[in-house]
Parts: sequence; C-alpha cells; structure tokens
Amino acid sequence: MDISPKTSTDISFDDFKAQILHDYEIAFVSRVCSLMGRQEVLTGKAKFGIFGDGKELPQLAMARSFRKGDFRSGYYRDQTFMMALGLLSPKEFFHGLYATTDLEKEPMSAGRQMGGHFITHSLNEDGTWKDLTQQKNSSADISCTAGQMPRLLGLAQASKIYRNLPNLDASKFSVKGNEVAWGTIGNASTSEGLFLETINAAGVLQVPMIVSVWDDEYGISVPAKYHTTKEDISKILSGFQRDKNYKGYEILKVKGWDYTALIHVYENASDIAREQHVPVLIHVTELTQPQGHSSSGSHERYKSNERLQWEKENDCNTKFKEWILKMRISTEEELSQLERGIRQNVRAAKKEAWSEFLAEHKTMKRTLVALLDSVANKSTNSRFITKLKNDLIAIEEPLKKDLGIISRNALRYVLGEESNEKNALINWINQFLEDMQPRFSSHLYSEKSNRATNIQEVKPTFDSQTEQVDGRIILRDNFDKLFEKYPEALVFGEDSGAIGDVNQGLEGLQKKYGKIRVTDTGIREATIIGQGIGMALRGLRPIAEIQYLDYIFFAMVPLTDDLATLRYRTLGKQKAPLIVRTRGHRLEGIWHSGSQMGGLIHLLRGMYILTPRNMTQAAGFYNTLMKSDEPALIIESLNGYRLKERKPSNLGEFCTPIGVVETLKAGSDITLVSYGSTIRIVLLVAKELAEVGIDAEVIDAQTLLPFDINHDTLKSIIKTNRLLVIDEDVPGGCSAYLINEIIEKQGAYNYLDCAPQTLTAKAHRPAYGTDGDYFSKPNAEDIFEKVYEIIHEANPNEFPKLR
Ligand SMILES: Cc1ncc(C[n+]2csc(CCOP(=O)(O)OP(=O)(O)O)c2C)c(N)n1
Ligand SMILES: [Mg+2]
Repeated sequence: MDISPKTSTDISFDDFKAQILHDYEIAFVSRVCSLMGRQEVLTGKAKFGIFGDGKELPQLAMARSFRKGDFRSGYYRDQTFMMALGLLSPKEFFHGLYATTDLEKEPMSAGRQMGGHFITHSLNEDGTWKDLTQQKNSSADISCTAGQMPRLLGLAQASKIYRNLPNLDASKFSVKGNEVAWGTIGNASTSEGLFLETINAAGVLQVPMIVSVWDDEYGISVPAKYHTTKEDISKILSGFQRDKNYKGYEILKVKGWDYTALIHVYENASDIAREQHVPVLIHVTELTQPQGHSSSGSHERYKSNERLQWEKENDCNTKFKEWILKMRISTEEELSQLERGIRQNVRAAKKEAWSEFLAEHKTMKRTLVALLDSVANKSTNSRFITKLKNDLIAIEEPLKKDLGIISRNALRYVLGEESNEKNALINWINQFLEDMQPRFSSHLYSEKSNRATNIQEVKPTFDSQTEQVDGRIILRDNFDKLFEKYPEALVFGEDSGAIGDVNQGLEGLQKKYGKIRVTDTGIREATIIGQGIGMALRGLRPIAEIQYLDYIFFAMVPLTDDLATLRYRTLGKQKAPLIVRTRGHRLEGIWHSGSQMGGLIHLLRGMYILTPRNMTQAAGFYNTLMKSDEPALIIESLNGYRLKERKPSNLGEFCTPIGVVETLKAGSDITLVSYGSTIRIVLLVAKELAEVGIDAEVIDAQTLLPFDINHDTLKSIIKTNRLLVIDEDVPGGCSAYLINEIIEKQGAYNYLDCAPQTLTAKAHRPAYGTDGDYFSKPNAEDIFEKVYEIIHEANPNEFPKLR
C-alpha cells in the first residue's frame, strides 16, 4: 500500500477502513510472530529471540510515509515496519529465528545474523546495483546499539549530494535527492556517543534524516533514570530545535499508542525532511515490552507490578483496537475473526519454516545413516559405529552440526581399515564440509570478477625528464585525476577541504571540484566513517579521511562492526566501497606515530589494509581501489610527504596490485620482510649489511590484508633459508601475523635453517622527540645487529660476535 501523505485525508470511508484494518492486521501478525517466536526459543528450536512487540504502531506509521528510494537504518525492534513494507513474511521471520542458511528462504542474512536484523538486497546476482529508487531499502542492521547511527548520517547525506550535484548519474540511486534516511533507536541507546555524535553532525549538515526513538523507558532491566538526563531525550535535545534564526532539527514528540497522532507526525516529518532537507527527531513515548526485553529473561524480575499493569493497559496494539472499536471502524466480531485467521496463518507459516529448515538435514541424515550402516558391516569396530548410527537415528530433528559430529567421529573407529564403504564415508564428509563451510564463511570479500585483488597491475611510467617532487604532490595530482575521472568520488575529513589536508595532499582540489566533493568535517571520526558507509551504500565513491591513524579508534565501531562485516552479513547483497584514507607510522610521540597494525588487521577482516612505502605506491592503491568496489584502509607514511619521488606520467592510471609483495633488493643470506616507513630503514641497513658481507633480500609486504597471495616470500626463503620480520607495531602484533602467514600458510617452515624472528617496536607507545623515536621504534642499529646476530649464529667464524 503506497499512501502519499498529502492525499491520505481525501480517501473514501471504505478505503479508509480498509487501510486501518490492513494496519491492524499487520500489527496483529507481527505480535503473534513475537509471541510464537518466544515459544520457539523456549522450546529450543531457536537459540535467541528479540522481538518487536510493543513497538508495532509507530512502525506502521513510519511505513506509511516511507517511499521508494528511501533507506532505513534501524535496530532489532523493527519487524513490524519490515512486514508493513511487504519485506518480511511470517515464514521468513521464522526462518530467521531458526537460522536457515538459504537466502531465498531467509533473505535477511541466510542465518548469519540473529533474527531481528533486517536488510533489503541492493545488488543483483552479478554484483551490479539494482535500481534502488524503485525499491524500499533497509541497510543491514548490526547488534551494537547505536551502531546504526553513523551509517544513517551517510545514507541521508547521499540525498543531499545527489540533489546538489545534478550532473551525477543518479539513475539507480536518487531522484533529485528526494529520499529520506529513516533511523530507529531504543531510548537507552541514545546514551551512546554514536547517537549524540550523529545528531550533532546531521544538524550541521542539514540532511534528510528522520530518527525515531522507540521509548519504552527501559534498556533491558535498567530504567530511564540511569540513561537519560531528565529521563527525556527530546527535552534534553530541544536545543537542537530550529527556529527563525538558526538551522537545526524539527523535534516531534508523540505517544506510541496514538494511531492518528502517529500517522500525522510521520507524514509531517517526511515532508519536512524530504522537501527541505531538515533532520527530524521523533520521540515516540509510552511504548511497552509485552514480553520483556528478549528471550533471555523475564521483565517481571525488574518491573514493578504497577509498571507491568500500566504496560498492559497501554499496549499499543490494545489501544489501537480500542480506537478502531470506538470509531466504529470495525466490530469485535470482525476483529476476532481476523485475529483467529492470523493466528492460524502464522502457526502454519512457523510449521512450514521449521520443516523447510529441517528438510535438507533429514535428507543428509538418511544418506549418512545408510553409509554408517555399510561401514559398520565391514568394520571390526562395528559395535561402536552402529552405536553412532543409532545415536543419529535417534536425533529426529538433526542440525548440520549433528551430522558433522557423528560422521567425523565414526572415522576414528575405522583407523587403519581399508574398504570402499569407508572411502564412501570419507567422500561424503569431504563433500559435506565443502558444501557447508561456504554457507558460514563466504562473502567476506567480493566474490565477483572485479574483486580488488583481481585488478591488474599497471606500472607507473616516467617521462625522460621526470621531475623529482615531494611525495604529497604525486598524491595531490593523482587525486586530481581521480576526481576528474570519477564524478561520483568525493573526499571529506578534518581539514581535508579548504587547506587540502594537513599535509596538502588535496591542495587546491576544493577550489577545482567544489565544496561538496572536497570538504571539511567536524572532529568526529565515527561519523566521518558513517558518512562514508552510508554514501557508499547509495552508489557514491567516498574517500573518508581520518587525520591520523592514532585517531581511527574513535571510528572503530562503524569500521569493525559495520563496514568490515557488511558483505559477509548480507551474503554479498549489499556493498559499501568506502576508501578510508589516513596517515601513520613514524612521526612524533604517542599519538602521531601510530602503527597499531596488529589490532587493525584483526579487527578489519573484510576490508583491505594497505601500507604503501611511498606516495607513488599509495596513489596506485587509490587507482586500483577505484576500479574495484570493496572497502579498504590506506595508511600513508606520515614522514613521507616531503620526501622526493619521481612523478609518474600516467597519474590516475597506474595501479598498485593488492595482495602482492615487492622485492626491493635481491639477496641470498636472509629474507627481511617489512612495510610502510620502516622499509626505508631496512633498505638502508641492507646496504650496510652488504659492506660486512651479508647479502639480505628485502621484501616490502605493502598489503597486509591480504598478504602475499602469490607466496613470493616463500620463494625468497627457499633461496635464503632465513627470515626476519621487522615492523614498528608492538611485539606479537602485525609481525606475528606475518610470521603466521609465511610459516604456516605458505609453509616456509620446511625451508628455514634457523628460527624465524621478529624485530618490533617496544611494547609501549613511542616516546616524543628524536630520542623517543630511537628508543621506541626499531632503528637502523637494531636492525643491523639483529640480522648480524642471526648470521653470526649460523657462521661464527666468518661473522664474529659484534657485541
Ligand atoms: C554497544 C552495545 N552495548 C550493549 C549491548 C547489549 N544490549 C542489547 S539491547 C540493550 C538495551 C537497549 O535498550 P534500548 O536502546 O532502550 O532498546 P530496547 O531494547 O529497549 O528497544 C543492551 C544493553 C549491545 N547490543 N550493544
Ligand atoms: Mg528501551
């Protein structure tokens, strides 16, 4: 049902009645799903349930004002909204609860996310964009409360960009920037910094964002007085209210059980945001939790009898029904009949989902029982295998895990035996694991042909009279080419606009490309990343700048929880090709010398992490990433902007390959692996080592995620038989990861003549000043002595002890 707000008052009584009853039907369907869903958890069919009961009515109102092209960025209470848009059926709801690993049946995440996490599909099978203006969109939820907020800002900002850059090809993403981004959040989660940061940023940016706060006065067991000053979020945010002198918010407050008021407020909010690009906050009060917070507890433990009684009386569905009867829109009998039918339908949907969930397992079980039977017949351990078979027969509703356990354990009883039956079982297990594992592990990165690691290298070319320029000039002129080539590219961050970033890698570009594409932001790292994620979800190619690597941790929730998991948690049905630009490694002191690569590579699986040694390599990475559509973090070398480099003639074109190491110096005695700023020191030391007769091979890792997909490091170790990894992360940080990659994944263990070693920074943050750097990070003497020591141990006669 697509009701335009401005016409909704002009309809006939019959249409009016039909709409109301349709809303009541959805509210009731949703409620019955919640009630039956909880039972499914209590009986053990589902592991956890968190439902939308008590929040139905405002979601119906929101759904009415939600148009094609709009985006939702919400949280786990929004099942009614999704049902009202026709994007979630009761059967799909139950498939979500059971974690069915089939996207056709469980379109929200094929069982990867708990129920209550909602998405729509933005991408076609071949990975290309669907026409998002022709569908109602939901960005993929995450469980972290308020984690949906930074992304919401970017989703809203995309409308503003499309409205103000009319020459962009927006055909699949926007119609003149008329789309609203709708956020939802629980009252308690408004205490999170991410909420408050987003609220401020959207007020500054004046974007079409409508945030609904579902206020049930609790956050699990904790009442409002612990969460919110004055226990009233709209009251304390009232300073954001716009007036005739200042831009700001429209702040609206409405009771969550008052159907007509809700419809009116949502229509009003939609018009304001859509037409004027003014953000709106809707504080929806007096909501309830009929079943408590989730399936993990009962609210009778922490709510008073008075409160429980109040919740009963003010249940929004009950009040809606009372209103329908009072207005004589329907009768008790008519509604009872409707409710009866709904209960039956939902029960049937639940049963069907459960039997579909089990069908595949049951088929596999039958095959496995037969296989075990035949293995038992041939085995001397027949008794044990038969027991396993009977255990399996006894599991009437088997999970994949049950099949995995029993089949794999059976093999232990036929150790040393040879039979065709045993081979058949082994084949079955191999096939089972091969088929099942991708259901849980696929789509961490793109599986399409333009995956970042598939983008072909294009080498930089140099004219005969190549200029030597500061590294930042190469970056700047390369960005210039990129902005020319990709009209959908934009860059933003602290000081990125007017001065062209703190190292002037964007110098002059705002003048050339305008304030929309090259722009300053407030100091708010989390929402800078959120802007990037949201805009990337709507077809733009944002480059979000984090001024220094050390401050990226303020943005860790949107990066690790949202961006890095996006493809994975949507099974490749959404993408956000955001490039995060920052600068790190050596400079000065605790907060401008960061190289916390170990932390980042572990937290950001799902992104690419690139550590170019100079600005030419960095520029090449930007060029590569723009040809692909995956998210990445590029860490430019803080101390490299003023170092001279040869300026390539094919700026904007050359591509540094991702996942490929580069051997910077060939050698035969030891393989030295490093990256970023440190590689320059390693190269210098390699020359000094040559003077004492040690021939080191130097490999620049340059892309940490992924590292060395061609296993070139192994080839080097086959030659040198020795390995030292040098970096400026803490001991056991990124160096340990690299050792793991080289020794275990590449199998270099077999070719080593001595233990693989690491040389890292000290465990503490780098102290300030030149001496602070010398005694905190690996210096040339440290590296020389470490390599010398390794060679000395192998050949003490030729290389006597140094000290
Ligand atoms: C960042 C984060 N902290 C804690 C949790 C655990 N948690 C899940 S829901 C919840 C309460 C949220 O309350 P509220 O925002 O009012 O939403 P409601 O469930 O009441 O609708 C908490 C603490 C979480 N999911 N994320
Ligand atoms: Mg709450």
